[in-house]
Parts: sequence; structure tokens; C-alpha cells
Amino acid sequence: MNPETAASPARLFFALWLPQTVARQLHTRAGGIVGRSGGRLAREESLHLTLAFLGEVDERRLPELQRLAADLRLPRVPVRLDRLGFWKHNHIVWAGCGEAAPELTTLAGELQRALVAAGFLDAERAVTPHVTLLRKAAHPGELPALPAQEWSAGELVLARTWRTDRGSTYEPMARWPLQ
Ligand code: 2AM
Repeated sequence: MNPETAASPARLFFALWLPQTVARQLHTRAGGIVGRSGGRLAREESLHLTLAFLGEVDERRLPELQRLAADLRLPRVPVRLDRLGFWKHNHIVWAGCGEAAPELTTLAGELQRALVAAGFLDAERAVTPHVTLLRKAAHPGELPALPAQEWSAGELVLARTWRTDRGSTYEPMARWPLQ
């Protein structure tokens, strides 16, 4: 095991991963903001939109979790990110959308319902769809407009995160197609 991860067990979450072209666009834009805001740029390859955060899961329950995800069988999700924003309470700069597609709300809702029923989550939580671009940022001032970034998400991803000295690391573990 990587010594950096030994002291902090993996925590799991479900997400939509960004296509490479969109991730590159957003990472480049975030690179243009960090000079004003400071903070830590999320790595281009780890950019994602979280649907449900589970925290630590006993690895003996992983097969059950994987079956749960495989049984969902939900449609592809159109995603449109068209604005940049800053949240003071957690110091992140994000890309998000005015209104989430109903397919995204349905996917997050069905997923969370199944996770609650199986005891992986205490309660459902409303999802505010966003992609975190910068962490530990100060107020960046007025943010530039974001030309809409649109794609059709075709995979539900189970990923893990762990904290290291250099921030959090995110790694996809399993994927299921959305049709
Ligand atoms: P964030 O980007 O808004 O910080 C992996 O940590 C992902 O799960 C991140 O996208 C993070 O959202 C989200 N996350 C982390 N801790 C969470 C929590 N306690 N509740 C909800 N989402 C969380």
C-alpha cells in the first residue's frame, strides 16, 4: 500500500467523471483564476461531479455496493456547465449549471435512495451539481463567463478519495454504463 494512504482509509463516492476535453477546458480556466484566488488546483484527470458521498465503507461490503450500482440501469445524463462560482463557506471555486437536467436529479435521487435503503447512507441529500476546480481559495473577485461545456454522461463512476499531505487524491474504482 502507498505509505501516504496507509494512515487514512479510503472514502468512497459516486460521481460523473468529466470527458477529457471538458476537463482540459475547465482546468485551463481555473489556472487563469488561481493567480487571484490562491488555493490548490484540482488535477485535470480527477475533475468530477459528485452524486453521492459515502465516506468510509467496510471493504467487505464492496460487492454489495457494486451490485446496487449495477442494478440501477438508468439513462445517460446530459450535463451542461455554464458558470463559474465561489463558495465562501468551503473556499472552493467551482463550475456549475443554472438548472440540473431532470436525468441528473433522477440519477442522484435513485442512487441515494438505494444507498439509504441498503444502509450505506443515513439520508438522502439534495445535490447541487458542481465540479470543484480550486480548493482553499480566497475570494477571486468577479469570475469570467464560462462558455457552456456540454456532454452526455454515459457512465456512473464509483471512486475513492484519500487525503495526503498534498491534498486529496481521487481515483475511479468501477464504472457502470448509463443507457
Ligand atoms: P466537493 O468537491 O464539493 O468538496 C470526494 O471528496 C467528493 O465528494 C468531492 O467532490 C466532494 O465535494 C464530495 N464530498 C466530500 N465530502 C463530502 C461530504 N461530507 N458530503 C458531501 N459531499 C462530500
